[in-house]
Amino acid sequence: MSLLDRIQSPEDVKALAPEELPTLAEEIRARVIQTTARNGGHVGPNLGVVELTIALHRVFDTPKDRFCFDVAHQGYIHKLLTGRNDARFDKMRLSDGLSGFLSRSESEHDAFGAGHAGTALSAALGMAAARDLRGSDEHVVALCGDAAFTCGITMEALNNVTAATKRLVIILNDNKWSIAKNVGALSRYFNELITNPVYNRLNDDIESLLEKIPGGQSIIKFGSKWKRETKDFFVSSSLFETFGIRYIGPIDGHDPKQLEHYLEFAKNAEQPVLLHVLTEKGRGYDVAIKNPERFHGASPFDIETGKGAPSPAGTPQKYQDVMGETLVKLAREDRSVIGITAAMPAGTSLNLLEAALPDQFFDVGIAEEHAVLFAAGMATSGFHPVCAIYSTFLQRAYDQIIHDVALQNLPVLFCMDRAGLSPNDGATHHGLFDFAYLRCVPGVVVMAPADEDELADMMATGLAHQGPAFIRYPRGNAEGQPIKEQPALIEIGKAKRLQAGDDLDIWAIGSMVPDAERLAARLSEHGIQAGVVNARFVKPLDTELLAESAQATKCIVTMEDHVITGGLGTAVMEALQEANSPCPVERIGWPDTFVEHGSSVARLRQDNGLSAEAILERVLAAYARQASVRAESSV
Ligand SMILES: Cc1ncc(C[n+]2csc(CCOP(=O)(O)OP(=O)(O)O)c2C)c(N)n1
Repeated sequence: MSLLDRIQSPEDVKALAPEELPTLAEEIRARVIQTTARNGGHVGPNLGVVELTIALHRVFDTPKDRFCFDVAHQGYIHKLLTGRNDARFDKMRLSDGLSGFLSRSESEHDAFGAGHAGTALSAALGMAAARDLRGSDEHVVALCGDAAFTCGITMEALNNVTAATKRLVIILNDNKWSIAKNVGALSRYFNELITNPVYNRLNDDIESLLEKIPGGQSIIKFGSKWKRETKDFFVSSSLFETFGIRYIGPIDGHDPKQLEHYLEFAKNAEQPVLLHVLTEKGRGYDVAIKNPERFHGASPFDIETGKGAPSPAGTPQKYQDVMGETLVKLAREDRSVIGITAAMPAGTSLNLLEAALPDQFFDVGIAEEHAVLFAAGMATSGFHPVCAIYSTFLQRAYDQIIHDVALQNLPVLFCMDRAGLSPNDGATHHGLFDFAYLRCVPGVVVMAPADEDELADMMATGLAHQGPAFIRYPRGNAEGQPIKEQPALIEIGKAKRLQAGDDLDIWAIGSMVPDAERLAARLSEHGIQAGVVNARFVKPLDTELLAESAQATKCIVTMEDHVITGGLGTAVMEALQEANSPCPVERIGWPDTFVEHGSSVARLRQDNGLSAEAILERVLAAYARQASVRAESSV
């Protein structure tokens, strides 16, 4: 039996002899690589924190002690060491398997769920303050990546640490990478701490504490030697000390002994401590080390070569690439067009703009609020910024959307990628709320393309519009529709009738338009003549065509890849109600729950009553209900 298979809980990790730890680390790495190669997942971040996570579980006691992992995409090892090394791990990120992130509902060892960046320090601080108020004695550890410090909230929490608690362990897991190379002044500062420190002497209080802990003497000796040799051991860091936090580092994040010693020190300190731990993204797997960006979060791959399965010939382009290429084209024609990403140049395909027109490209770090405000500022100065941000991450910039962009009617175009499901990632990453959170903002234009050609048209339309405009489009491949040489402008607020039908009209938007056409074909087999309208805009909604539609047919069906509350269906119902139309509406969309992760969009649709078959049944039932009401009223 392998060492890993013997581990049922953190107690078993503590029971291992130090000399067994390298073997455990090796077994964990093999397990992570095999699982991610099969299912896809966060390869590099997890391989980088193997020794660190083992050390954390040897020094602290979860679930009593509480770990907050930033983003929680690097929590696979924590899962393996806390009783989850079983068939659910084999199916991680798939239906019936573990989540790829940490979640309070999955394990008592997961103190805090996450998926969005920058939340760990604030949440940990809240836990530490609660502990102090309660008078209990558990330890709280925040594990933050170097890029987490590009997030505003991490800095807000840092500013609040000493006001909120006297005891907190912060780990700065510094691997120099966000998804892409980390950016900004802080990242340079961390580098400075490592490579060019104005080093301080080993502080007396650290020395005296180290003397008390097992093995502490050897660290003191080792520290002095290292200090002599590298001029680099304990750094008096003006930044962290300004925040009242003891900085210790740099620490070799792959040396179990060093890690345990400093974690032990931090655990016993009577002051918030930040351990600056250096790790290597992809450690132990050359393919990932050589390509940290691709192996941050990878689709299934061949372990030997690292290559993914090739797309079959004729696979349409990804929506994100259509966006990136169109932006390059539009930005070449108009040099006032600027692309802005919040740490996702490859994920949004804005790297195409970065390569083609670097002066018109900005990566601001994991800082969505700042990205939107930065765009607003540029828009006041004659530029036309395009914020390319995933739908789910744009949630963080909601106040900037309302207070800074919309209220001042600034011409910022938002390209919201991953609208709809990110099936393997799950609830933290699905983009299911954007219609609802945008539709209530006065004066904005909100649209979704039915195919890639319409995406290009909508980008040109959004850029020509002198106010805020939002386009949402899904993850993955587009429809295979040829893209016109020159994008056409769409009249704002105009829907497009795709086919006529006397019995009911299906109003669909975005990725649901092709589904609506297929549904209409199935309905005709049942003798129901359904029209199809590509709504294109949820705001402004085409109320003129809607009124005609309600007049001419007996029922309206709405279809959207969005939560059922607040989206297209709601907009249609509100408009019909305002027009005193009695036309009934059947709304098809995601249910009012948080949709879990799953193997595929198809599987999640099936699990949530949105398979083509289930939709057909619902529409047939709605139509039959409507027919019987009409029959009754005519009696
Ligand atoms: C609000 C938000 N924006 C963007 C992302 C996408 N994202 C996931 S991980 C990551 C980089 C994290 O880097 P770091 O904190 O250094 O951790 P590492 O992966 O290097 O361990 C980004 C940008 C996110 N999860 N949340």
